[in-house]
Amino acid sequence: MPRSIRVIGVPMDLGADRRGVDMGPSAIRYAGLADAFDALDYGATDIGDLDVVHPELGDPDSIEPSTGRAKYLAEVRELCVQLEETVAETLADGTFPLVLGGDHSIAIGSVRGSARDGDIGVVWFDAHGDFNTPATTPSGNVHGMPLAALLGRGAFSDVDWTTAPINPENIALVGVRSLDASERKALRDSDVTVFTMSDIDERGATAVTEEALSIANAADGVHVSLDLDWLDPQEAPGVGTPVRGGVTYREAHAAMEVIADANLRSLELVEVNPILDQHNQTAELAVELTASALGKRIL
Ligand code: HAR
Ligand code: MN
Ligand code: MN
Ligand code: MN
Repeated sequence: MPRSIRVIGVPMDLGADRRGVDMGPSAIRYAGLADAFDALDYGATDIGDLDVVHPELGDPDSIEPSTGRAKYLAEVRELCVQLEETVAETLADGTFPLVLGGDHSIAIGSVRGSARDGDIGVVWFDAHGDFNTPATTPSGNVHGMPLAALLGRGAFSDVDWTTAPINPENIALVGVRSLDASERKALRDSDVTVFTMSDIDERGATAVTEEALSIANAADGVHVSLDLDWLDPQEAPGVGTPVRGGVTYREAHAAMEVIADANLRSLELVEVNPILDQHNQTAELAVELTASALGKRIL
């Protein structure tokens, strides 16, 4: 990966039920992101935050999908289109995109931007499957849908702003422990590979991440989408939708150290919620894990 990083803040919370993830980018910066780059000898430019509509000014029913429900869909679309352009431009400039969320709906924009001029795979670290569609969602929240949307599942609107040219055989979900019944069925019927927490229990975080990377190993590299709720809530309490039974601090670092040896094309950190956090520890963890993914070693 290039030695020059571009940090893109996306203070988005329209895809989630609880307010607070919009403060994720600030919390991650405050936790020492810039110092981490310096220590690793990366050059980094922070371009600040993209414009996101405040929920009070948006309309949860701005667009009715042809079937089902997806809240703030017009606002989510506008942001994702903006983010897609920014990520694509960052790569075209020979720099590495690091996207700070925000809720996980933003992955529609970051993955599409990363895939625009390249053949990529995706590793998606998450407690959840994010494989609902407007027709199957129990909540109407778009952060439960981005992976399905990227694969062209679900009718979002007439103009396609969600699908990315990625082979589902190049996608791996890691750390899953909470699926809705509809997601479970859809994932089983898909070519996406799912590594549950049980797989990590049995085989270890290192071996599972190595296999996930071999699945995601496409010609132009891998996009890593890191939802902090992948970790156990004891380590990462500051997330919108915590689920017990996640990876430990050490397992998370072990996985990121495997990522550091991969052909990493783009990285995003999502779902950090400072309102629910304790002393910014989840944001600090996000910075530490980023450093490990970018090659930090003890010795
Ligand atoms: N599956 C539930 C839904 O679709 C919960 C969404 C999960 N939230 C996230 N995504 N943080 O990873 O509403
Ligand atoms: Mn997610
Ligand atoms: Mn999640
Ligand atoms: Mn391919």
